[in-house]
Amino acid sequence: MLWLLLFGCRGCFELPSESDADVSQPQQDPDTDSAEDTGDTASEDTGEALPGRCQLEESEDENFNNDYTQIVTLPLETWACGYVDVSGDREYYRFTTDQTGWLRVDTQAEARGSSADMDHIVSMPDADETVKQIGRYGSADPLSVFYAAVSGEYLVALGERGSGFGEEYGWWLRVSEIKAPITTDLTELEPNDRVAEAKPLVEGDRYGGVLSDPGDDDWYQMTIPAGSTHMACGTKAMEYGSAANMEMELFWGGTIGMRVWDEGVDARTGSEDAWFEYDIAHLIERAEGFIALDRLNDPDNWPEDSIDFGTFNMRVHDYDESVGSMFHWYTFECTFSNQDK
Ligand SMILES: [Ca+2]
Ligand SMILES: [Ca+2]
Ligand SMILES: [Ca+2]
Ligand SMILES: [Ca+2]
Repeated sequence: MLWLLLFGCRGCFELPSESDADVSQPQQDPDTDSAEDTGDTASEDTGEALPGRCQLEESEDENFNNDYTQIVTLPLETWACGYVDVSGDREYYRFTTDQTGWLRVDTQAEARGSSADMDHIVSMPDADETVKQIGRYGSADPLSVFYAAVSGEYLVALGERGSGFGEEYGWWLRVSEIKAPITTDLTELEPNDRVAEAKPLVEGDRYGGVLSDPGDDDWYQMTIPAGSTHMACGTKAMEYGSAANMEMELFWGGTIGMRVWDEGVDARTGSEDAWFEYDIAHLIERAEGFIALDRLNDPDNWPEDSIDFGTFNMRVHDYDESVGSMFHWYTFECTFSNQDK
């Protein structure tokens, strides 16, 4: 009978007020911070009357549609909403794109004052691609932004990560077509899976790449501009709704492939995208130290005399080397300067 009571309470559940949602959302929604993405403008979220914020209310029966047989079609640009009605309640939606392009699958709960800790699984059966998201940059609300390289039908499954349910456990879901969330100067070219296949990258250019298959490695090579004393390299992924948790590894010397640094001096791991900056002389000193140390153990291992410290390679990959899909995209760039740090 519990579900009947909950169902009967639909009328007495009040959606969070506009002001609640509007105060919290812009800070937690990365694409409102980006002038390059107008797919989810503030006016869309603030200018509507309450019903406009939930245009497709969930309709459960006693099965709580806990499988794909009761999947619901969700038109693009439409907010669906509902409740975690029972412990383990899951909700299934499908949406269709008739063209390739960037999509944003936005699940909200925390940002709107709900107690629900949602996850969502987005999949594209025809392309055999799937991803599970349990949050986003700065929030527990799942977000998936990705370039849909395949048009057709996509699926979304929602669930609650705890055991909570009831009128405090509302959720909202919308799929939107958006512009590229971050601009790039170059697009990755595979194959680039080995140091010998590293693709040259020019200082200041932003490369856009995808960790397209489980364990995908993407290699880049850069020449340090003359006179540079300082370098900074960074990736963007999670901040813009990618599923990738990026890691960078620095290798010196053309195609020799000598790793001297894993994540950099100031890598932002976990909830932030990997990034580092370093004094070049110090970095070379460190590399030379590694050579000396390593040669003590295995004198034949590193061809010390041929190391070229004017060029380095970067291996860019996911921290979890078993993942990769169209949902694991990133940008990567390095800049150099001659300013003292
Ligand atoms: Ca359900
Ligand atoms: Ca439900
Ligand atoms: Ca790749
Ligand atoms: Ca690759």
